[in-house]
Amino acid sequence: MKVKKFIGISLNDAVSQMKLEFGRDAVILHTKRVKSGGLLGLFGRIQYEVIGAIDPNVHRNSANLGTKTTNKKRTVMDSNPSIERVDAKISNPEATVPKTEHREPPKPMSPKLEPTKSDSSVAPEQSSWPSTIQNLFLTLVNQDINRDMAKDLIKSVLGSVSKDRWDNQAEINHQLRATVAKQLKTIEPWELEHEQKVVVLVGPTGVGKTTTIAKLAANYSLIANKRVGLITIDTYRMAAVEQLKTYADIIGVPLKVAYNIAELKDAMYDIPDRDLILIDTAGRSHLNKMQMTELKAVLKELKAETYLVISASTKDSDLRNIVNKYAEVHPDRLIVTKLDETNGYGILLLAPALAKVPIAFVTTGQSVPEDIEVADVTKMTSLVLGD
Ligand SMILES: Nc1nc2c(ncn2[C@@H]2O[C@H](COP(=O)(O)OP(=O)(O)OP(=O)(O)O)[C@@H](O)[C@H]2O)c(=O)[nH]1
Ligand SMILES: [Mg+2]
Repeated sequence: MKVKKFIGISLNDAVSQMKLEFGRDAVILHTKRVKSGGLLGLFGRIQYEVIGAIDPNVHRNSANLGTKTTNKKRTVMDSNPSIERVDAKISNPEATVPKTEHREPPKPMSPKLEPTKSDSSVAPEQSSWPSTIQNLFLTLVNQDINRDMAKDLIKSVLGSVSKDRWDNQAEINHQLRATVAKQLKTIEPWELEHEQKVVVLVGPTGVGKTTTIAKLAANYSLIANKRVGLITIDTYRMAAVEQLKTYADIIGVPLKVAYNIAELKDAMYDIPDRDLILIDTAGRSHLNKMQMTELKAVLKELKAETYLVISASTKDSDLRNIVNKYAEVHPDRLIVTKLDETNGYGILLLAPALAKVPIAFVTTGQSVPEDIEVADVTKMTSLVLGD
């Protein structure tokens, strides 16, 4: 592995130098804002230092890189204009061959007016609707919005448009967009300015908790220059600790392992002075009922926020079960993962409605750190409506 320090007048400048010399497979190990010249650190020139590394034996799939560069997405950091964005890539330590190799980028969805499967009818009560509204209902259902929710949306739209204008497609569409946007709950991006934030990710097995933690850690540590610490209580599988340890080492953040929930507090004290502490947990199959209760008590004591992670391809009935099961740890926010693996985004509407908490982040692929975005109402409305 070759490691070298690059200095530039901006973070982008330093990263560009790194990419020029090491190529696009280079990873950022560390970034720092430094003052050069001046007296006692005063009046110096601000410069940016990037420590980059390249493993000459690793050649990543170039098709994948090509897809990424042409597919501009809003990242966690885009929401904060004061932070310069860098296109850092950290390979997935789980994968020797990138799993995204044959992955298609998220497709823009086109409304399908033709009904499919069991969705091919409207209920008798809706037969009084003009055909434009009935078609709209079927379009929503075909976008994977469940029938009850689609019905409620339409009713709400019809309630705010006078009956003589129900055939005005433009007005109905406008009102529908406004209604969906209102129902999509999101939050302001994390500021991490004044007080420490402690966030624990819980959720079913394999939804992407650990990968999401790595993405958040890399973005907030390497790009936003926040002091980030990681803790895992997923000690049931050695591989799980190793997975996070690999990410922590590459990103350059400390990782503490708590072998039981009671040790969580000690782990916190072991990494003082952090702006952000991210806690990884095991999937539901390992986190049994007793541990959930214990976890809830400790999290309350630590003033941690609980983020429930769910995959975008979860079926409605499974989603209900998941939300019910995790209700006992009182999730504060949701993270919806694997948006790239589905074509219907009704879950963006249904999940916050069921869990009664907003979506904070969505993830859009396996690549760390870039495949994560701050949940954005406008963008999610477009996904839900299939624009
Ligand atoms: N396509 C896609 N895959 C993802 C995304 N996020 C995570 N993954 C993949 O999902 C798989 C499981 O991810 P993990 O982060 O290990 O999931 P986890 O929730 O920590 O799993 P457990 O610890 O076993 O409960 C890995 O192959 C990830 O690369 C995403 O946004 N899109
Ligand atoms: Mg995990």
